[in-house]
Amino acid sequence: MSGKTTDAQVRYDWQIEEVLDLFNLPFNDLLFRSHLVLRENFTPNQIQVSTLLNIKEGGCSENCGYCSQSAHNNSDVKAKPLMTVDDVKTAAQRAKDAGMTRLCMGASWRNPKERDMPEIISIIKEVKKIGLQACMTLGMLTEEQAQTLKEAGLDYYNHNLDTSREYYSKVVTTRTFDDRLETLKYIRDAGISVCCGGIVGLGEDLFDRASMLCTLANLPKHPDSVPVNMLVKLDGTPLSEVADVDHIDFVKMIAVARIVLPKSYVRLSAGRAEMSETTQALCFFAGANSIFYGDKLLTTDNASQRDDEQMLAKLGLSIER
Ligand code: SAM
Ligand code: DTB
Ligand code: SF4
Repeated sequence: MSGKTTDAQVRYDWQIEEVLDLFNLPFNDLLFRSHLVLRENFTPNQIQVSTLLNIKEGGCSENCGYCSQSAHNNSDVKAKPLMTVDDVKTAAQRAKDAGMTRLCMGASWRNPKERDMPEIISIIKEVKKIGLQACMTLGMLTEEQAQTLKEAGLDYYNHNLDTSREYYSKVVTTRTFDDRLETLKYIRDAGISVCCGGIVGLGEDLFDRASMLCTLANLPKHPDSVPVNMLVKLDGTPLSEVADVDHIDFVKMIAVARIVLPKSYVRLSAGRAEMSETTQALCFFAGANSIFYGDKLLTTDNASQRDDEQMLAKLGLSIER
Protein backbone atom coordinates (compact mmCIF):
# COMPACT_ATOMS: atom_id res chain seq x y z
CA MET A 1 0.00 0.00 0.00
CA SER A 2 1.80 3.14 -1.17
CA GLY A 3 1.26 6.13 -3.46
CA LYS A 4 -1.34 8.85 -3.39
CA THR A 5 -4.96 7.74 -2.93
CA THR A 6 -6.65 8.68 -6.21
CA ASP A 7 -10.15 10.15 -6.14
CA ALA A 8 -11.41 6.89 -7.63
CA GLN A 9 -9.87 4.95 -4.74
CA VAL A 10 -11.65 6.99 -2.06
CA ARG A 11 -14.39 4.73 -0.70
CA TYR A 12 -17.97 5.69 0.10
CA ASP A 13 -19.18 2.17 0.91
CA TRP A 14 -17.74 1.44 4.34
CA GLN A 15 -19.50 -1.28 6.31
CA ILE A 16 -19.70 -0.92 10.10
CA GLU A 17 -17.95 -4.29 10.60
CA GLU A 18 -14.94 -3.10 8.58
CA VAL A 19 -14.69 0.09 10.62
CA LEU A 20 -14.95 -1.89 13.87
CA ASP A 21 -12.20 -4.18 12.58
CA LEU A 22 -9.95 -1.12 12.17
CA PHE A 23 -10.61 -0.10 15.79
CA ASN A 24 -9.72 -3.64 16.88
CA LEU A 25 -6.35 -3.77 15.12
CA PRO A 26 -3.28 -3.85 17.36
CA PHE A 27 -2.47 -0.20 18.13
CA ASN A 28 0.83 -0.18 16.24
CA ASP A 29 -0.72 -1.80 13.16
CA LEU A 30 -3.52 0.78 13.17
CA LEU A 31 -1.15 3.74 13.53
CA PHE A 32 1.29 2.38 10.96
CA ARG A 33 -1.54 2.17 8.47
CA SER A 34 -3.16 5.52 9.29
CA HIS A 35 0.18 7.32 9.20
CA LEU A 36 0.83 5.96 5.71
CA VAL A 37 -2.56 7.29 4.58
CA LEU A 38 -1.64 10.71 5.98
CA ARG A 39 1.68 10.74 4.10
CA GLU A 40 0.05 9.56 0.87
CA ASN A 41 -2.39 12.44 0.84
CA PHE A 42 -0.87 15.43 2.62
CA THR A 43 2.43 17.25 2.98
CA PRO A 44 4.05 15.68 6.04
CA ASN A 45 4.67 17.85 9.09
CA GLN A 46 2.17 20.53 8.11
CA ILE A 47 -0.77 21.53 10.25
CA GLN A 48 -3.78 23.57 9.16
CA VAL A 49 -5.01 25.98 11.83
CA SER A 50 -8.36 27.68 12.47
CA THR A 51 -9.18 30.29 15.09
CA LEU A 52 -12.52 30.34 16.88
CA LEU A 53 -14.65 33.37 17.64
CA ASN A 54 -17.95 33.09 19.50
CA ILE A 55 -20.09 35.71 17.76
CA LYS A 56 -23.28 34.86 19.65
CA GLU A 57 -22.91 33.38 23.11
CA GLY A 58 -25.38 31.48 25.29
CA GLY A 59 -29.17 31.26 25.49
CA CYS A 60 -29.49 28.54 22.84
CA SER A 61 -32.88 26.83 22.51
CA GLU A 62 -31.34 23.40 21.72
CA ASN A 63 -30.74 20.93 24.56
CA CYS A 64 -27.35 19.44 23.61
CA GLY A 65 -26.21 17.59 26.74
CA TYR A 66 -22.58 18.65 26.38
CA CYS A 67 -23.03 22.37 25.78
CA SER A 68 -22.68 25.26 28.22
CA GLN A 69 -24.59 27.54 25.83
CA SER A 70 -27.90 25.66 25.97
CA ALA A 71 -30.64 27.53 27.82
CA HIS A 72 -31.81 24.08 29.06
CA ASN A 73 -28.55 23.60 30.98
CA ASN A 74 -27.40 25.24 34.20
CA SER A 75 -24.02 26.66 33.29
CA ASP A 76 -22.96 30.18 34.17
CA VAL A 77 -22.68 31.20 30.50
CA LYS A 78 -25.09 34.11 30.02
CA ALA A 79 -27.00 34.90 26.83
CA LYS A 80 -25.48 37.78 24.85
CA PRO A 81 -26.62 39.40 21.60
CA LEU A 82 -24.93 38.77 18.25
CA MET A 83 -21.60 40.64 18.09
CA THR A 84 -21.66 43.79 15.98
CA VAL A 85 -19.96 43.80 12.59
CA ASP A 86 -17.42 46.31 13.94
CA ASP A 87 -16.54 44.13 16.92
CA VAL A 88 -16.11 41.09 14.66
CA LYS A 89 -13.91 43.18 12.35
CA THR A 90 -11.66 44.15 15.27
CA ALA A 91 -11.36 40.53 16.44
CA ALA A 92 -10.73 39.31 12.87
CA GLN A 93 -8.00 41.90 12.31
CA ARG A 94 -6.36 40.80 15.57
CA ALA A 95 -6.47 37.18 14.39
CA LYS A 96 -5.00 38.16 11.01
CA ASP A 97 -2.21 40.15 12.70
CA ALA A 98 -1.43 37.09 14.87
CA GLY A 99 -0.84 35.09 11.67
CA MET A 100 -4.16 33.21 11.58
CA THR A 101 -5.57 32.11 8.22
CA ARG A 102 -9.12 30.90 8.90
CA LEU A 103 -11.68 32.35 11.29
CA CYS A 104 -14.40 29.98 12.47
CA MET A 105 -17.32 31.97 13.87
CA GLY A 106 -19.82 30.17 16.09
CA ALA A 107 -23.33 31.17 17.10
CA SER A 108 -25.42 29.54 19.83
CA TRP A 109 -28.46 29.18 17.64
CA ARG A 110 -30.75 26.34 16.64
CA ASN A 111 -30.79 28.15 13.29
CA PRO A 112 -30.23 31.73 12.08
CA LYS A 113 -33.40 33.83 11.85
CA GLU A 114 -34.06 35.73 8.62
CA ARG A 115 -33.57 39.00 10.52
CA ASP A 116 -29.99 37.91 11.42
CA MET A 117 -28.95 37.24 7.84
CA PRO A 118 -28.02 40.83 6.77
CA GLU A 119 -25.57 41.13 9.68
CA ILE A 120 -24.16 37.65 9.05
CA ILE A 121 -23.59 38.58 5.39
CA SER A 122 -21.78 41.81 6.37
CA ILE A 123 -19.62 39.86 8.82
CA ILE A 124 -18.58 37.36 6.12
CA LYS A 125 -17.72 40.16 3.68
CA GLU A 126 -15.63 42.05 6.27
CA VAL A 127 -13.74 38.94 7.37
CA LYS A 128 -12.94 38.14 3.73
CA LYS A 129 -11.78 41.75 3.11
CA ILE A 130 -9.28 41.35 5.96
CA GLY A 131 -7.83 38.39 4.08
CA LEU A 132 -9.02 35.51 6.24
CA GLN A 133 -10.90 32.42 5.13
CA ALA A 134 -14.39 32.57 6.63
CA CYS A 135 -16.02 29.63 8.39
CA MET A 136 -19.33 29.75 10.26
CA THR A 137 -21.32 27.43 12.46
CA LEU A 138 -24.79 28.81 13.03
CA GLY A 139 -26.94 25.68 13.46
CA MET A 140 -29.46 24.39 10.95
CA LEU A 141 -29.89 26.20 7.62
CA THR A 142 -32.55 26.31 4.94
CA GLU A 143 -31.51 25.65 1.35
CA GLU A 144 -31.90 29.38 0.61
CA GLN A 145 -29.78 30.44 3.61
CA ALA A 146 -26.97 28.12 2.50
CA GLN A 147 -27.03 29.73 -0.94
CA THR A 148 -27.06 33.22 0.58
CA LEU A 149 -23.99 32.38 2.69
CA LYS A 150 -22.19 31.07 -0.39
CA GLU A 151 -22.98 34.24 -2.34
CA ALA A 152 -21.64 36.34 0.57
CA GLY A 153 -18.31 34.49 0.16
CA LEU A 154 -18.41 31.95 2.99
CA ASP A 155 -15.65 29.34 2.53
CA TYR A 156 -16.56 26.71 5.18
CA TYR A 157 -19.58 25.74 7.25
CA ASN A 158 -19.16 23.64 10.38
CA HIS A 159 -22.08 21.38 11.25
CA ASN A 160 -21.22 18.33 13.32
CA LEU A 161 -22.98 14.97 13.53
CA ASP A 162 -21.59 14.84 17.07
CA THR A 163 -22.33 11.13 17.60
CA SER A 164 -23.89 8.09 15.96
CA ARG A 165 -27.46 7.94 14.68
CA GLU A 166 -28.09 5.24 17.32
CA TYR A 167 -26.83 7.36 20.27
CA TYR A 168 -28.06 10.74 19.03
CA SER A 169 -31.26 10.97 21.11
CA LYS A 170 -29.26 10.28 24.30
CA VAL A 171 -27.40 13.54 23.71
CA VAL A 172 -29.98 15.92 22.22
CA THR A 173 -33.74 15.64 21.69
CA THR A 174 -34.64 19.05 20.24
CA ARG A 175 -33.48 17.97 16.75
CA THR A 176 -32.77 14.71 14.94
CA PHE A 177 -29.78 13.14 13.23
CA ASP A 178 -31.67 13.51 9.94
CA ASP A 179 -32.04 17.26 10.56
CA ARG A 180 -28.23 17.41 10.68
CA LEU A 181 -27.88 15.43 7.44
CA GLU A 182 -30.38 17.73 5.72
CA THR A 183 -28.41 20.89 6.55
CA LEU A 184 -25.21 19.16 5.44
CA LYS A 185 -26.84 18.49 2.06
CA TYR A 186 -27.82 22.17 1.66
CA ILE A 187 -24.25 23.27 2.46
CA ARG A 188 -22.77 20.75 0.02
CA ASP A 189 -25.25 21.69 -2.73
CA ALA A 190 -24.49 25.39 -2.26
CA GLY A 191 -20.81 24.63 -2.91
CA ILE A 192 -19.58 25.63 0.56
CA SER A 193 -16.77 23.44 1.93
CA VAL A 194 -18.12 21.18 4.65
CA CYS A 195 -16.59 20.85 8.12
CA CYS A 196 -18.30 17.99 9.94
CA GLY A 197 -17.22 15.73 12.77
CA GLY A 198 -18.18 14.91 16.32
CA ILE A 199 -17.35 14.40 19.96
CA VAL A 200 -15.69 11.47 21.74
CA GLY A 201 -16.60 10.99 25.40
CA LEU A 202 -20.37 11.49 25.51
CA GLY A 203 -20.81 8.04 27.08
CA GLU A 204 -21.01 6.38 23.65
CA ASP A 205 -19.49 2.97 22.99
CA LEU A 206 -17.13 1.71 20.31
CA PHE A 207 -20.02 0.84 17.99
CA ASP A 208 -21.23 4.47 18.15
CA ARG A 209 -17.79 5.82 17.30
CA ALA A 210 -17.52 3.44 14.35
CA SER A 211 -21.08 4.23 13.27
CA MET A 212 -20.46 8.00 13.25
CA LEU A 213 -17.29 7.57 11.19
CA CYS A 214 -19.16 5.23 8.84
CA THR A 215 -21.86 7.89 8.26
CA LEU A 216 -19.20 10.54 7.58
CA ALA A 217 -17.30 8.26 5.20
CA ASN A 218 -20.44 7.30 3.30
CA LEU A 219 -21.70 10.86 2.69
CA PRO A 220 -21.99 11.67 -1.04
CA LYS A 221 -18.78 13.70 -0.66
CA HIS A 222 -16.34 13.46 2.26
CA PRO A 223 -16.25 16.58 4.44
CA ASP A 224 -13.24 18.79 3.66
CA SER A 225 -12.55 19.03 7.36
CA VAL A 226 -13.46 16.63 10.19
CA PRO A 227 -13.21 17.98 13.74
CA VAL A 228 -12.78 15.27 16.36
CA ASN A 229 -13.55 16.84 19.73
CA MET A 230 -12.87 15.25 23.09
CA LEU A 231 -15.73 16.23 25.40
CA VAL A 232 -14.88 19.25 27.53
CA LYS A 233 -16.90 18.44 30.64
CA LEU A 234 -18.71 21.57 31.71
CA ASP A 235 -20.40 22.31 35.04
CA GLY A 236 -24.17 22.50 34.84
CA THR A 237 -24.45 20.25 31.76
CA PRO A 238 -26.02 16.75 31.94
CA LEU A 239 -22.72 15.25 30.73
CA SER A 240 -20.49 16.92 33.31
CA GLU A 241 -19.96 13.67 35.23
CA VAL A 242 -19.52 11.22 32.36
CA ALA A 243 -16.48 8.88 32.51
CA ASP A 244 -13.19 10.20 31.10
CA VAL A 245 -12.13 9.07 27.64
CA ASP A 246 -9.10 6.81 27.56
CA HIS A 247 -6.51 8.73 25.56
CA ILE A 248 -5.36 5.65 23.65
CA ASP A 249 -9.00 5.16 22.55
CA PHE A 250 -9.06 8.80 21.46
CA VAL A 251 -5.92 8.31 19.34
CA LYS A 252 -7.59 5.26 17.75
CA MET A 253 -10.56 7.44 16.78
CA ILE A 254 -8.20 9.84 14.99
CA ALA A 255 -6.43 6.96 13.24
CA VAL A 256 -9.64 5.34 12.00
CA ALA A 257 -10.96 8.75 10.86
CA ARG A 258 -7.73 9.22 8.87
CA ILE A 259 -8.13 5.84 7.15
CA VAL A 260 -11.81 6.12 6.19
CA LEU A 261 -11.54 9.84 5.27
CA PRO A 262 -8.13 9.82 3.57
CA LYS A 263 -8.33 13.24 1.93
CA SER A 264 -10.12 15.17 4.68
CA TYR A 265 -8.30 17.39 7.14
CA VAL A 266 -8.78 15.62 10.49
CA ARG A 267 -8.85 18.25 13.21
CA LEU A 268 -7.72 17.52 16.74
CA SER A 269 -10.31 19.89 18.20
CA ALA A 270 -11.74 20.62 21.66
CA GLY A 271 -10.09 18.90 24.63
CA ARG A 272 -6.44 19.63 23.78
CA ALA A 273 -6.07 21.70 26.98
CA GLU A 274 -6.74 18.46 28.90
CA MET A 275 -4.28 16.41 26.81
CA SER A 276 -0.56 15.94 27.31
CA GLU A 277 1.83 16.84 24.50
CA THR A 278 2.46 13.12 24.21
CA THR A 279 -1.21 12.33 23.52
CA GLN A 280 -1.34 15.14 20.97
CA ALA A 281 1.89 13.93 19.33
CA LEU A 282 0.33 10.48 18.95
CA CYS A 283 -2.77 12.08 17.41
CA PHE A 284 -0.58 13.89 14.85
CA PHE A 285 1.24 10.66 14.07
CA ALA A 286 -2.11 8.85 13.77
CA GLY A 287 -3.27 11.32 11.13
CA ALA A 288 -4.56 14.56 12.66
CA ASN A 289 -3.36 17.50 10.56
CA SER A 290 -5.40 20.41 11.82
CA ILE A 291 -6.06 22.16 15.16
CA PHE A 292 -7.93 25.07 16.68
CA TYR A 293 -5.21 27.59 17.40
CA GLY A 294 -5.56 30.53 19.77
CA ASP A 295 -6.20 30.81 23.49
CA LYS A 296 -9.99 30.37 23.43
CA LEU A 297 -12.48 27.87 22.04
CA LEU A 298 -16.08 29.12 22.35
CA THR A 299 -16.79 29.35 26.08
CA THR A 300 -13.70 27.53 27.38
CA ASP A 301 -9.93 27.86 27.21
CA ASN A 302 -8.01 26.18 24.44
CA ALA A 303 -4.42 25.01 24.86
CA SER A 304 -2.56 28.35 24.97
CA GLN A 305 -1.01 29.67 21.78
CA ARG A 306 2.32 29.94 23.60
CA ASP A 307 2.26 26.27 24.63
CA ASP A 308 1.20 25.31 21.12
CA GLU A 309 4.08 27.23 19.53
CA GLN A 310 6.47 25.30 21.76
CA MET A 311 4.79 21.96 21.07
CA LEU A 312 4.74 22.47 17.30
CA ALA A 313 8.42 23.48 17.36
CA LYS A 314 9.28 20.43 19.45
CA LEU A 315 7.48 18.16 16.98
CA GLY A 316 8.88 19.93 13.90
CA LEU A 317 5.36 20.75 12.70
CA SER A 318 4.79 23.92 10.70
CA ILE A 319 1.59 25.84 10.13
CA GLU A 320 0.10 25.54 6.63
CA ARG A 321 -0.21 28.99 4.99
N1 SAM B 1 -25.01 25.99 17.51
C1 SAM B 1 -24.31 25.44 16.43
C2 SAM B 1 -24.42 23.94 16.33
O1 SAM B 1 -24.61 23.28 17.34
O2 SAM B 1 -24.27 23.43 15.23
C3 SAM B 1 -22.86 25.83 16.38
C4 SAM B 1 -22.01 25.91 17.63
S1 SAM B 1 -21.72 24.37 18.48
C5 SAM B 1 -21.05 24.94 19.98
C6 SAM B 1 -20.44 23.59 17.55
C7 SAM B 1 -19.91 22.27 18.01
O3 SAM B 1 -19.07 22.42 19.14
C8 SAM B 1 -20.89 21.20 18.45
O4 SAM B 1 -21.50 20.56 17.40
C9 SAM B 1 -19.99 20.27 19.23
O5 SAM B 1 -19.46 19.26 18.39
C10 SAM B 1 -18.87 21.16 19.73
N2 SAM B 1 -18.94 21.29 21.20
C11 SAM B 1 -19.80 22.06 21.90
N3 SAM B 1 -19.61 21.93 23.22
C12 SAM B 1 -18.60 21.03 23.38
C13 SAM B 1 -17.94 20.47 24.50
N4 SAM B 1 -18.31 20.78 25.74
N5 SAM B 1 -16.94 19.59 24.29
C14 SAM B 1 -16.58 19.27 23.03
N6 SAM B 1 -17.16 19.77 21.92
C15 SAM B 1 -18.16 20.64 22.09
C1 DTB C 1 -16.02 22.03 16.67
O1 DTB C 1 -16.16 20.87 16.21
N1 DTB C 1 -15.49 22.31 17.84
C2 DTB C 1 -15.51 23.75 18.09
C3 DTB C 1 -16.08 24.31 16.76
N2 DTB C 1 -16.39 23.13 16.02
C4 DTB C 1 -17.14 25.30 16.75
C5 DTB C 1 -16.20 24.15 19.33
C6 DTB C 1 -15.63 23.49 20.58
C7 DTB C 1 -16.36 24.00 21.79
C8 DTB C 1 -15.77 23.52 23.07
C9 DTB C 1 -16.50 23.95 24.27
C10 DTB C 1 -16.62 25.44 24.47
O2 DTB C 1 -15.61 26.19 24.40
O3 DTB C 1 -17.73 25.89 24.79
FE1 SF4 D 1 -26.91 25.32 20.86
FE2 SF4 D 1 -24.90 24.46 19.30
FE3 SF4 D 1 -24.69 24.40 22.01
FE4 SF4 D 1 -26.33 22.72 20.80
S1 SF4 D 1 -24.10 22.82 20.56
S2 SF4 D 1 -26.82 23.96 22.62
S3 SF4 D 1 -27.08 23.94 19.10
S4 SF4 D 1 -24.86 26.20 20.73
